[in-house]
Amino acid sequence: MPSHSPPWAVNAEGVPRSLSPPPKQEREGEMPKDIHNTPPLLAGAHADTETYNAMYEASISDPEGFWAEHGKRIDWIKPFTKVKDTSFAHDDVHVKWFEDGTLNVAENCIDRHLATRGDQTAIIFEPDDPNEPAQNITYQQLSDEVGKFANVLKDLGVKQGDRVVLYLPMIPAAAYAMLACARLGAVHSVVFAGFSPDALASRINDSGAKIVITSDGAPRGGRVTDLKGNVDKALLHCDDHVKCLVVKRTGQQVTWQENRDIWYDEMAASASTFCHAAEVGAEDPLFILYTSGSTGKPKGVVHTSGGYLVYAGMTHQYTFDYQENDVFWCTADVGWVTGHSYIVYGPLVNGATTVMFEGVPTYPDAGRFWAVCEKHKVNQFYTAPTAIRLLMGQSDDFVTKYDLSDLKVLGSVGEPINPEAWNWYNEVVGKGKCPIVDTFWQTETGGHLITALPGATKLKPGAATKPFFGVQPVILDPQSGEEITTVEAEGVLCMKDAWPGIMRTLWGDADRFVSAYFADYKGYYFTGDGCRRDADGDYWITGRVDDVINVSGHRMGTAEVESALVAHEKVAEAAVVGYPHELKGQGIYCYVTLMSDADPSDELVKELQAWVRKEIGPIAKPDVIQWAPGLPKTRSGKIMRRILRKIAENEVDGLGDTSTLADPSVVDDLIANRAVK
Ligand code: 6R9
Repeated sequence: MPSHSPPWAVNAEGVPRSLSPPPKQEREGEMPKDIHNTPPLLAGAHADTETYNAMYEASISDPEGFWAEHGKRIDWIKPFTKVKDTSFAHDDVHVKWFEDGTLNVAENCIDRHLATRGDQTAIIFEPDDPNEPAQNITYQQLSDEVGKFANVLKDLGVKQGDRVVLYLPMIPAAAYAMLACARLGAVHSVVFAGFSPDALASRINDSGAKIVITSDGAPRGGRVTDLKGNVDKALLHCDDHVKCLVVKRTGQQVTWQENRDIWYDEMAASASTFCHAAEVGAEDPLFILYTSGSTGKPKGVVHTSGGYLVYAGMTHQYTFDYQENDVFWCTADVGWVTGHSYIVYGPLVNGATTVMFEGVPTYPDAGRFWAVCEKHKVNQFYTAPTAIRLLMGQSDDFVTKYDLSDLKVLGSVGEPINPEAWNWYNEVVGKGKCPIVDTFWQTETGGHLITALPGATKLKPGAATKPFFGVQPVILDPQSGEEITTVEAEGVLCMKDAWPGIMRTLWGDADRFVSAYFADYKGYYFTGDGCRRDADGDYWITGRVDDVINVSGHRMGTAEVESALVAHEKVAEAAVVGYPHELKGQGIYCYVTLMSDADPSDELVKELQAWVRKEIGPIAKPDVIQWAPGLPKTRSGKIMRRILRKIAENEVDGLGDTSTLADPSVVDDLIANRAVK
């Protein structure tokens, strides 16, 4: 694709572009372990509509053949002979891809690139402080650093299958640590550094990790978080044997517990840069990532090695039309799945150059994203609508003063993008020349499910558009669970069959895996999202239909916020819903019933906001707390959230039937005292 043509003009010069699979490599028979394969696969992701259609069709009509071919985009130690064994049948859910193949994920992301790209930059690290020099880490340096990190972990007793929790800033060590785990066949679980000590402790305990890796401090937006201090607090609630490996970032003072805390630098000083790579099965776990569900505690989503890596690499290449020598920047944090798939695994398995940014979009000012794009000549830029809305509220001068002529593709992820934000992104940032790929996917899906491909898809502001290869979206009637087969449809979004990147289970809770995703609509994977399909067959995601809310692109279970609130001694009961928020997409609206001896006050509002912030993390801080003398309940005691949502949205005329309420008068009180009028 010429770098600056709009997607629908891609074929203007009549040159058919091939969306052919990556070059076929010679992989017949078993390969000796120490021979690393040919250079990675960046050739030919350019798309046009016909080739997308043909390739999509092939992926659905012959998934075995399609994925047998694309499974070869990574290096296998023992090549697979079985491709796909999947079922979404409610009484027999199982997902296996490439199951008899063996590989090492870190070798795929590093070693196989060394012969051809040892001196190429793998990671560009852009620190929080713009005056601190950026670092260009080559593939050779990445290899050395990951080798050392893996040897340190090994010396600390980490073995294949062990879990390792990472609680780190957005620094190269986060990528080193992830890849070091992968090298050893250990399972990492990255916990977002904005989460509280309690949230960290519950993830360490649930995963049964032996070790947590952190840094002294985490600079972000000019402020420093005391990460090590948070780990100290978390470990009070964990097994005594859990060790803490500390990477130096800020050099600040830290408290220290001998026999438990270890400085990474001290061990790394004598560590070899070579570390043997474990041979792992395609279906061995690569990582656990905790995410919010509609009920209960966060779910430990498990991704395995082979299928995930194939899918992360393939979506990274095709969705962003990543070409040789491009510089790719995904602004997510590695604490979220977007950072896993599109900062670390997808780009690195493709031999790409990936930017890792420690800071925030508004520090030192609202031009930071664009300053970094100019500085590092970024070609593909991938961010969230919440950031776009934040920046579009500032002067356009923050954008226009920078040279963004290297940008080719813009991406969006995390929540539906409103047309105003889409248009601003397109016109002011992309100058009308960069296709916007609105990528719909989830922690559970490993990689993109519904997205435009640059050049292949006609774009519509707000539409996620078309399914990626191998993905079969269906829209079901929410009541009957029947598939709506007309082209135009609206209902709940499910998937009919598995793709290689889908999670395999929930850590330690196989029953919940089935009940959370495969029980509501039998025979399908249920995304939890509502969706509309238009007359062109394009998909528009309309938002969650369960009790998950989306705050600034971060998933939050309303149940988590409720349980934090009721843990406060003055709170008797709480119900939490989302409401439309100009910047965050959704804000957190809490109805709180106090204990009879507690008095409502503005101070108590602040106290409860701070309390939830401390219990879960800053992203969970309630936006609104409304005192509720009573909550609307059915006679069987179920809180009627539908009514609470309407009141929070200030749609009090359409409350619907309230006759089943035990005490309809509580609703009048809530309406009279609602926060938004
Ligand atoms: C990757 C990620 C998943 C939920 C998902 C949906 C929302 C994500 C979206 C989108 C509309 C998009 N979502 N991308 N909604 N358009 N392009 O965000 O994972 O944190 O697990 O959130 O985010 O509601 O169900 P995760």
